[in-house]
Order: sequence, then structure tokens, then C-alpha cells
Amino acid sequence: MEIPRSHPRAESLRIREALKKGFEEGLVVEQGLMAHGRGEAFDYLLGEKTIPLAADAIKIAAAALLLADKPVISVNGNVAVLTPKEVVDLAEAAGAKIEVNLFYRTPQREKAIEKRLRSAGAREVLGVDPSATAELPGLESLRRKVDQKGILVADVVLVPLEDGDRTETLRRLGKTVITIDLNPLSRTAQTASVTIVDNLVRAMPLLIKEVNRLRGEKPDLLRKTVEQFDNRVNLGKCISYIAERLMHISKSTGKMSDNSNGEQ
Ligand code: PTJ
Repeated sequence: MEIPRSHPRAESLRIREALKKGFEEGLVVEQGLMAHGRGEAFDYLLGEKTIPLAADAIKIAAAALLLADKPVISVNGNVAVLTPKEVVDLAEAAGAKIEVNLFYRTPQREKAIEKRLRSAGAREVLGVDPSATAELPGLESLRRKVDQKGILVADVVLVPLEDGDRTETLRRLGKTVITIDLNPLSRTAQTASVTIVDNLVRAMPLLIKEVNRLRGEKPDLLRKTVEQFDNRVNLGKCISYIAERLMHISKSTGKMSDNSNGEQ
């Protein structure tokens, strides 16, 4: 579909088209389209921009990735379609491995996603059968299948657009879990170690930039920055941000309607 550049919501429409195409090509599942709709709704509430609280979390995430011994970026269908190049660039900047890990797992989807990542420049893609033979204990979904060179032994895992069960399992196994999730109320957002409440398409380039900016910093300083961060406090502030923004909009909308009643 041709999207007019002048359309006020051109970027949002472009993303929808990319996901629709990804669905037709077998990378994205129907549930991924639904998840996107939920994300869009929360993005609307945030004002469709990276709020300062998300920028703070991005800084912490960058520091955690740089401090990690074995960082891994977990990729699902939506992530492979929306930010394949950014996944590859972030992996390179942070020295992380890339692993395909799907909730709705099929060999066809794994292959299509691997192919997309390789055309974006990935040299190694883990988690693609038959390499994903290890299992995360205590997890029932197909997300339990992981690569023994990747998520199984990782100390820090970036899991954008994740489901809550695996986040909880990864935390229970002692891993630092970073997520990017527009919904600050989701179980993933609430249980991760670092939650970036932002759109994946905005957060990934900023995360790459931050990793490159912090790369020269002393590990002690990075460690201190990470230790001082409280994810629950930051999430609480994100929820307040939305609430205050809505209060502000509701007041100004009320005023507009007063005016339209003949006050002006
Ligand atoms: O590709 P698969 O098989 O691994 O499946 C992927 C989906 C996304 C379908 C699966 O992980 C899933 O069902 O996820 P959930 O539980 O729907 O959670 C997705 C979360 O991501 C929700 O909280 C959405 O608000 C959020 N979200 C959606 N789009 C974006 C987003 N967050 C950041 N950026 C987005 N573009």
C-alpha cells in the first residue's frame, strides 16, 4: 500500500504495513498483530515519543549489556520484522549473541526469521533447530527451548515484546532481563530487571547509541549506575507520567468543549 508522506500518521501506517507484510511472509503470527495493536494503544497514551524515564532505562540497559559476560538478544517475529538491522548492530556494539526464540514456534518461522536476520548482516543466529535443544526448567511454553550456547548460559538477556512467563523464569534462573515493552502494566514489564517503556522502533537505535557512548566508561562506574536503578520505581513513574498526561489532556479537552459552547 502506498502511504502518502504527508499523512499525519505516516510512520505508524508504515509500521503496520511492515507487520502485515511480515505476517504474509510467515515471520509474524496473528497474535503478533494483536500484540502490536496493544502496543499502539499504549504508545498513544505515552504521546508516541521516548519519554525521559525510558531514556533513563535505556542508559541502564546499555550499561548492563556492556557489563555482561554473555549477553544475548532474543528475537521473535515482530522484532525480526521491525528492527532486524538494529538487532544486528546492537549485537555487534555490545558483543552479544542473537537467538531466535518464539512463543509460536515452527521450523518454517524459525528459518524465515533466521533468513531475515542474516540478510540484515547477522553472521551467527542461535536458537534455530536443531541448535535449540536445551530447555529452561519450569517453563511450559515453547519458549522454553533455548540454545545451549545462548540464552541457557547468558547472564544478561534482552527480550523485547516478551511474554511474562519466560521473563519470570529467566529471572528465577538468576539472569538480568532487559525488556522493551510499551505496556508498563504487563507482567513482563513488572518482572524484568530493566524495563524500557518505549516503542521498539524508537528504543533500539537509542540503545545502540548509548552502548557506543558508554563503551569507554570504567566498569565500576557502570556497575554503580546499574545498582542505583530501581525498575519498580521507574515503572511507577511511567504509570504516573501516563496518568498526569491524561489528566492534562482531559482538562484541555474540557476547556475546548467549554469554548465551543459559545464562550469565545
Ligand atoms: O513471534 P512469537 O511467536 O514469539 O510471538 C510474539 C508475540 C509478540 C505474539 C508474543 O510474544 C506475545 O504474545 O506477546 P504479548 O504477551 O502479546 O506481549 C507483547 C507486549 O509487547 C505487549 O505488552 C505490547 O504492549 C508490547 N508491544 C507491542 N508492540 C510493541 C510493544 N512494545 C514495544 N514496541 C512495540 N512496537
